[in-house]
Amino acid sequence: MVGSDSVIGRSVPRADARRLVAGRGRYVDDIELPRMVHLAFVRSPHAHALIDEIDTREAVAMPGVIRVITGADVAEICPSWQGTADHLPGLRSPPQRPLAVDRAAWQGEAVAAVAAVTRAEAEDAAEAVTVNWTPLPAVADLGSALDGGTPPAHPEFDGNLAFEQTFRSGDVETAFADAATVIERSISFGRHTGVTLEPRGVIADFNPSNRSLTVYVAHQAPWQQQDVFSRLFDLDEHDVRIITPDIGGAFGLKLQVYGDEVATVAVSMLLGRPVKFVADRLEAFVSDGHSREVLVMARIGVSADGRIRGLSLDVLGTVGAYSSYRRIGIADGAMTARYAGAPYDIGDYDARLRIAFQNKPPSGVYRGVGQPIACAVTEQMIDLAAQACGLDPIEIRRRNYVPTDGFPRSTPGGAPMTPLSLHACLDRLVEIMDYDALRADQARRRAAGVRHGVGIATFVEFSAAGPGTYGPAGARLTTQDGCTVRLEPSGKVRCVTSVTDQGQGTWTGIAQIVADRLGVEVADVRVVAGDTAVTPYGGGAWASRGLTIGGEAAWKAGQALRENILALAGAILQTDPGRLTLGGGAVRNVDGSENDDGVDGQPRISLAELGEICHFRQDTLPPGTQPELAVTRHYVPEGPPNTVANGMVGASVEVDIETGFVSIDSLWMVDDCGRVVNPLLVDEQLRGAVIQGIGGALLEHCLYDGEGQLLNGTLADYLVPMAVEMPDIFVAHVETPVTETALGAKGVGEAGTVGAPGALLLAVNDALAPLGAHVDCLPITPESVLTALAAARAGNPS
Ligand code: SMO
Repeated sequence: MVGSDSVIGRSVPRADARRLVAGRGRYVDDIELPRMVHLAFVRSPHAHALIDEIDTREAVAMPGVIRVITGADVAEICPSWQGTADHLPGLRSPPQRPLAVDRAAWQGEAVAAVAAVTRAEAEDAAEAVTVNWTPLPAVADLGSALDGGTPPAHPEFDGNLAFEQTFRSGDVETAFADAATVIERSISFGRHTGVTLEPRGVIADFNPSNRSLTVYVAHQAPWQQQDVFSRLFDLDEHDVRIITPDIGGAFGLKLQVYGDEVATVAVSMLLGRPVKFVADRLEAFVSDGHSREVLVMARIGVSADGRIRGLSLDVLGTVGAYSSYRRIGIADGAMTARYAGAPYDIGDYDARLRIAFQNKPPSGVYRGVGQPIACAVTEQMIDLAAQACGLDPIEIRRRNYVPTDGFPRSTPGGAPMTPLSLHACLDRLVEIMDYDALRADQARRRAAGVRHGVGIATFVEFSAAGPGTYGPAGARLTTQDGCTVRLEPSGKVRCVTSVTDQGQGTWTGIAQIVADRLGVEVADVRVVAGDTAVTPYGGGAWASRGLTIGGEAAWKAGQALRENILALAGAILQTDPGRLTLGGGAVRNVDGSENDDGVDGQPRISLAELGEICHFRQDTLPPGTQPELAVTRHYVPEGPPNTVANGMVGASVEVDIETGFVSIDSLWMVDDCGRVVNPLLVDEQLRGAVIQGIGGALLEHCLYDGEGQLLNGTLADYLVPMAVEMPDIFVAHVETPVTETALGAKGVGEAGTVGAPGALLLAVNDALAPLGAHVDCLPITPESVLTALAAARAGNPS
């Protein structure tokens, strides 16, 4: 158990913050290797086109050029991979190649590469590669992608359906027949992307003398990449080493297998030299994983007294051109169908899920993955139901939440849920928003002509995927994490974790857990990670697993080393180890036990002295004593297949009905992520995620024309939240530790991104309600607000 004076629960700044703000980070692009060459890609300017011919003659003659590589060259040493993840029967996706060979399927797909001495030379020569294209019809619009007349995004397929699934519990049509009101609403979610501060980057270093491969890569899951590269290139797994150095943001985007990164490995193998590729911002927009493009038609039935009788969804999502490899490209649509209605006691539910191909970049995963859509749709429908019965939004939620004793249970869409604290979080939100005062203030502001709106959203956050998450078919994605803890001769600690950290601060949390178990300062624990030659096997960073799974492994390793230290101290001190404990960097008497001096809690031997003895004066140890001062433990989630966190976001906004601009007054957030290991970093996670939620709700949108051309592939045109868009965000916690683990932590990294868009959608629609208008799309742009107002004036509020 976590003790009351533990360092677990304390706000400790990131251990590496000083180094990073001093500019001493070491990102992929900072790494220079001897004989390294630079790679630049030739990318398809067309969304869909046949590659008739690639003329490299001019490029190969240019200064600094070492080799020009086409898809055919790479295909000789690297097989294609199916976009279909092994764990999802029924998902179809054509074979993918590192570089397109005969046909490009999205604007930005790499078709050739130039290796040159400098990056500038590589880029210049890439421009001199001539590709003769035969453009093909492109599937751009999602809404019509499955229509009969739409040409296929892949000619070998009869249509654009990649995947289809139906979810059903109870009988929603009968429930609707019994409902007093059934309300329908269609809501569309725009395509956006991750916009990591550091773009994707990779250095592949193949050594032909022993067929070993070292890859430095900005990636969340080094062990996954070791598995992928060893299989694709037929290398012994233990000859492949993946190093993930400092990484500047990932958000799910750095979880996929990208063709251009595989091609970089292939070029290193062809040349026998280290090869570096770092995406620039322009190519990031057309080659990074995209997310969120989903269209939802929802219906909700409600009784006269405000009981939700049923919920029905028709979800149309997209994989883009291919299902992204190792993960699955259907995730935004699938998580929408699986998590809609999750907080509510809804027995009758159905959802039709269809996933279409488009000639657009493959859909990846991005912070929240579908849950922001599930949350926004559910909460919008709940608010509409409240209006239909004349209930306050707070009251209808109280009436319909799954009761506190109603867990464990599954979502209406069949996803397992662990206990939630819905009522407690709502009570806390009402308190911190000062909800009644806010509504009174709203009445005054409205009377003065201000279009003010309040929105509240309940969310659940799927986290820490465990075994079984991917079903019986399985996938080569481990759900464990591991940790090695080592006492150095100095009495300080090295901790080697499989968990990776792209800015979350997870490693600081891991250090706190180890410090707690060993009774040392957090600063006395140094965390090492991101190298498959060194760390225990594990999943890395995804689905908010870092502390829930990796933290538990650290706890177990710390606990095991603690027991070893106490046993050694017992041998050295000729004392029963049961009378000893650790604290303040020393072995101490357990309070209440008498030591030789009859004093409680006294230090008996410092860890530094114990470290000295066990490393250098083994001759003084009693016979048969083996100093085991390095311990490794792994943790695979036991019990529930995943952990579900929950919380609320509240929003107060003003809408300018002349310009359509939405300005956020304040945002409030209540989160229950179980045990809070580090309040500072947890609140940073919540706030950062809320900011990204604001981006998705109001700003971020990959705009494509009808030919599949991206119209806003620069940061001048693609808007992300800036300081001016960041409101005050008030954060509060409800803390319900998980009971199955020693640590009791749930995931927290995605909560704000899941909850904020829904709260903002509801707040804007609350502001527009007196005008009879509503918006039904994210991002809520000024244009969409003005369009909604015009429709309302024309008597057609949709
Ligand atoms: S979007 Mo995440 O890194 O599972």
